[in-house]
Amino acid sequence: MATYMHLGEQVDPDEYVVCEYRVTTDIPMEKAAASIAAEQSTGTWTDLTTTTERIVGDYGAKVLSIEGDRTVIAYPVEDFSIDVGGVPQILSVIAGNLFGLESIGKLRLEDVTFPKCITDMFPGPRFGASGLRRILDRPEKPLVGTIVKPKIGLPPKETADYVYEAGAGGLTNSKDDETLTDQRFCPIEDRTVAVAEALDRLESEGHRMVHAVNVSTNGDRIVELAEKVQSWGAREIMVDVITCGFAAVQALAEDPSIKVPIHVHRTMHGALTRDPLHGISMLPIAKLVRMCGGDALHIGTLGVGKMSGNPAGDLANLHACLDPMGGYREIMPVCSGGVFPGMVGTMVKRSGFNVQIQAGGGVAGHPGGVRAGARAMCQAVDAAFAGIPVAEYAETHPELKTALDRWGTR
Ligand code: RUB
Repeated sequence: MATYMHLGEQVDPDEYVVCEYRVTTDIPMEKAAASIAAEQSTGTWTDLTTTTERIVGDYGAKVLSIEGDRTVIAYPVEDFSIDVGGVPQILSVIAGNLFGLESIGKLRLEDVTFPKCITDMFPGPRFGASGLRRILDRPEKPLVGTIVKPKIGLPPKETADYVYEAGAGGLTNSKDDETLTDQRFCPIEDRTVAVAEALDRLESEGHRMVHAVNVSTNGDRIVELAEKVQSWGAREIMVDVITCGFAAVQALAEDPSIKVPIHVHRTMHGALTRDPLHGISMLPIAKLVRMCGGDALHIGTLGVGKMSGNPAGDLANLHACLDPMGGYREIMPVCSGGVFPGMVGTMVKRSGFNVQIQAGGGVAGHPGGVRAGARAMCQAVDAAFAGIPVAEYAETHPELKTALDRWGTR
């Protein structure tokens, strides 16, 4: 009888989607792994009169290994939709019912590897890290950005003033925050137009900068909204990938009318990623974002910022952005969340220079205001890039000195 257990078997990586899961269960691991493989492919809780050995042999998932609480399960490419399924169908297979199986306990999808025939179905990033660097004329140094703060409340003119000040202080990027879209106090059209004017003014003064306008909305409207913000002058757009869905990122990346980079925020990911024993780790999420065509993605702050995360996990996310995958361009890893100048050195030591570092409170909370806050962030990046200790650099850079006095170093 065909079985789901194939321990020790080597499968052809061109023919299988291979997933690693962490399982916390009271039942024997073999049984747990087999029931995951069955549930997610050709089986269910009982034997079926409708299945055959051929069906299980051809389409059944294979448990390839079990080590401690980890199991590797391979899904035949035939289990995946040829064209129309996209990420929704992929997730239903590799990350669907299994999380709810009463017999299992806790379960976490840790990693996934896709065969070429699947990565070929996805567009990948159009701009990626190199495209962003080209637009900003910043070939080597980390990009330095801000999230306009407060995240809601500023009207369009004040938002644009913030962006202008941030650019005048040297920042390369700014962005809407995840909860700002088209509220009455800051309509998206007025904001986009005002920010575009601020960016034009900066450019006329010799400084190039982009601002990502948040177009997160319902799936049937997102491309249309992105087209509109482009026509209003947006140079970059932002999408909240978990709340909008991977398909929204893909729709934007594939639509020929969208001609600006896509900054991908991951708000709500903590519901999936935070429990080390249950959910979906950020690594598969990062891989899927790259497949779908995001150009920049939040990866965490490598253990120093305000959001939960750790250096090893965030570094794995960074590698998912930068390591070879599917022939895609590299995407820009973004370190964001509780960032301030005194932590930039530690972060960059861990991340390297191909990274975008951004601070909201760490810019707008500077006692000298946004321009001084932007300068302090740029000075911290310059110090890290030159390999100079931040405290030493601050001796000749007063904005950085003020920031270190206020928030210290980490
Ligand atoms: C940044 C902020 C962002 C986080 C999200 O503001 O709140 O939404 O980057 O974090 P501030 P993550 O700089 O004031 O903390 O990207 O890790 O999900």
